[in-house]
Amino acid sequence: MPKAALIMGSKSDWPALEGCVKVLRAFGVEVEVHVASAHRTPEKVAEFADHARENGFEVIIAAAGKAAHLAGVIAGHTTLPVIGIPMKSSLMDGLDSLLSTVQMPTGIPVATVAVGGGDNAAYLTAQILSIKYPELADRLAQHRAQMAASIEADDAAINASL
Ligand code: RP5
Repeated sequence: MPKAALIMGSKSDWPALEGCVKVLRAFGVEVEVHVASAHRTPEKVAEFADHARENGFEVIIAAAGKAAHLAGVIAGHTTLPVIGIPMKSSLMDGLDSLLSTVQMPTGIPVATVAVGGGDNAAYLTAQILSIKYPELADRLAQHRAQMAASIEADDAAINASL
């Protein structure tokens, strides 16, 4: 079974991340969820990331806000793909989180989704894992077809109302 981790910097991030876990589970991706902070529990973060590959994880999603170094620190401790979710904050709606997550040095990338983009982090995880798991590729294709059908229905409904 495909396996991912979702690490968040604080329990306060959780309400905005529940959708990420729902999408992962809907696609059949096993996900382990942890609170671990790059600043408050740096040893826990390093320990998790150092052993993530041998523990069967294939993608790590890291969500943090403000001085959002969590995804970057994890990326420095593993060669697994790391997806960063910058969390919305009080400063310019999360621009601080976005820049802290995305501006990584060459050689240590973090695939950064939009501010608060937990659902897209899950879809991107499924897409990465679909390279290895064909059933995920099938589910992603079905999901794309459903989205397209929904847009066509919206198009028809708006035109019918004119
Ligand atoms: C970050 O600081 C967390 O990821 C969270 O988004 C932000 C605020 O954390 P709390 O002060 O609410 O615990 O590390």
